[in-house]
Amino acid sequence: MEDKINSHSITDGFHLVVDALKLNGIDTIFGLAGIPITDLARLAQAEGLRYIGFRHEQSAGNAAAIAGYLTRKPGICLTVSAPGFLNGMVALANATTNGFPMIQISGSSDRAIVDLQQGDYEELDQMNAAKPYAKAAFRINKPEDIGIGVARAIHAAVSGRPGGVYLDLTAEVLAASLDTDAAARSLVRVVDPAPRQIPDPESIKRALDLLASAQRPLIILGKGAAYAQADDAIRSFVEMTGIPYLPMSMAKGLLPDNLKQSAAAARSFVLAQADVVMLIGARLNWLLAHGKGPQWSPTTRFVQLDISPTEIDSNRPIAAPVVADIGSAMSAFLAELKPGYIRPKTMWLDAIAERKRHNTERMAAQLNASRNPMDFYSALRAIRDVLADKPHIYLVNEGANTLDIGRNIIDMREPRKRLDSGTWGVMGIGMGYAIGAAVVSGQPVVAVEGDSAFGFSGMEIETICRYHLPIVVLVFNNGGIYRGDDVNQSGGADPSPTALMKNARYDKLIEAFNGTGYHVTEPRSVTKALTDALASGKPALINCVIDPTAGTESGHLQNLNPQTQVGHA
Ligand code: ADP
Ligand code: TZD
Ligand code: MG
Repeated sequence: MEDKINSHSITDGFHLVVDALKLNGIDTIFGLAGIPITDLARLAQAEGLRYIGFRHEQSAGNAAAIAGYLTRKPGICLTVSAPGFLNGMVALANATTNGFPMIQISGSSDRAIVDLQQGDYEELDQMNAAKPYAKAAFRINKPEDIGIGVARAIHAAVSGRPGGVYLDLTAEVLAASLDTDAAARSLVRVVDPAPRQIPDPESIKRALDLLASAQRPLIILGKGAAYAQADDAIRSFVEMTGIPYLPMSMAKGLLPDNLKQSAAAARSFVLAQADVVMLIGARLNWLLAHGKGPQWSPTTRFVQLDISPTEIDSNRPIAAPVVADIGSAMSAFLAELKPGYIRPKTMWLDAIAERKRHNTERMAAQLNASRNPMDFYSALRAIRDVLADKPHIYLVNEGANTLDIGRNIIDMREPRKRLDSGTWGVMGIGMGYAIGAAVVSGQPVVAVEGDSAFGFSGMEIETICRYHLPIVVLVFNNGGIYRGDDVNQSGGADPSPTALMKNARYDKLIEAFNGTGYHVTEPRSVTKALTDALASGKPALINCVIDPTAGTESGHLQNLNPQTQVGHA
């Protein structure tokens, strides 16, 4: 009896971490088990959290990051010390760069040994290594600080511009025991972790006046707008003002791509011609040519709506900054806006419609050409048509040509359904994002992957099969990074630096894990394979054979690809 009472009055760090996460509404962990966090993963599962175990920490981290983007709660990635920690760091840095809320929790080795560099198992000063790549990095050195440490991590991840937070848990803290009552008292339920940031009314008026003065206004929606989940208010504002809009890649579907007001099919034209541009949750970074150069008019004036005050004037002067959260700012705009106050000139709207018609006709010619072997256009058209009446399906997209052409061809109808390489143009997010989206939404996911892109996270198809996730992967197999026809300029037998295996059968990989593989060489088979795979609701991989001579080096980023002007010897 005495013993029993004692064992009930003592808890430990493992339990406290799980309790702290649960208390704050965390229900899923994406991780990879090992010393010293194996028991943490096991306990979390026992206590009712969903644990998804990966084959590489980078994919676990990517899954956590996209879960954060989709749910506005920090996605949790759990990793072991030094190498596991570092494997996860690419995803943590990517989450910070993209503004996705995520917490990487990593076990760490003995502090005394690490700090004297005496050579511990998996020794690394993880917290300090994480700092430059994370929005914040914390270490918990006492078990009674677990509650407050988790609370700090949650606030840091989701407040303001969201980002990746590193939370270091020493093996000692995990294993430490403490009194149950003291433990319970140490827990913290976070109140209002992402507080609204109300705009200054002056800034709203200034922005509306500037938009009203415009002849050729344009709205650019970024993934910050998608993240904000202020979909109705954004749509009302766009419709009330009649201003044409351009979605950045992951903002596609925030308003349906097929709306008449979308200027996506006239992108270059509107960027160059607009006199006032309103950025809503979009940075003027490389994805918008920094607002400079031949793509833009040097006299364009800007409204910028962003939660981060230091984003203002980052590349071009912002005439009307609105620093606020997008939900609050859009409500303020709608409250202040008088009907008819903002009205884009008919000439502007007509010119855009004309340009859209012209570009759409040009694109149709490419889409309708039947090529053998398939090119990117014909394969993507088949995918587009299958997905047309399934707007609830998530689309993950990475690669170069596969990404750049895919973005233009596959329309999105619902918010936050397109998940892609994002701000870094990173390869390797594919399977992690697909798994994260499938797990938190319960919806099917289609991942359209370049063959190089797929390779970065391809082993996770085992994870997909192990958890029976409704994910269909299409590998655009052109036998190379960018193209499959590059040659070794030395004339030697090795393949060129951009070459991948010719005639590889990626479909056979998934068969090793009892998933369904398809091998297709023409658009009609793409249609059939994708339709059947989606109807089955089971994991599938479709190996799409693409003409190795189709596509271009660097996809649409040829201007960023320096090339030698001097031939080889
Ligand atoms: P894209 O790549 O789609 O252009 P970016 O990631 O460059 O989008 O920009 C997103 C911007 O949105 C960031 O500057 C970020 O600070 C901002 N942001 C994120 N969430 C919110 C929010 N809730 N309210 C206001 N701004 C936000
Ligand atoms: N490594 C990482 C992590 N990110 C990157 N973006 C790259 C390397 C460089 N890179 C690109 O920018 S696209 C790409 C690489 C390797 C792959 C393109 O080949 P693909 O797509 O097969 O995925 P396409 O359809 O053949 O163009
Ligand atoms: Mg390729």
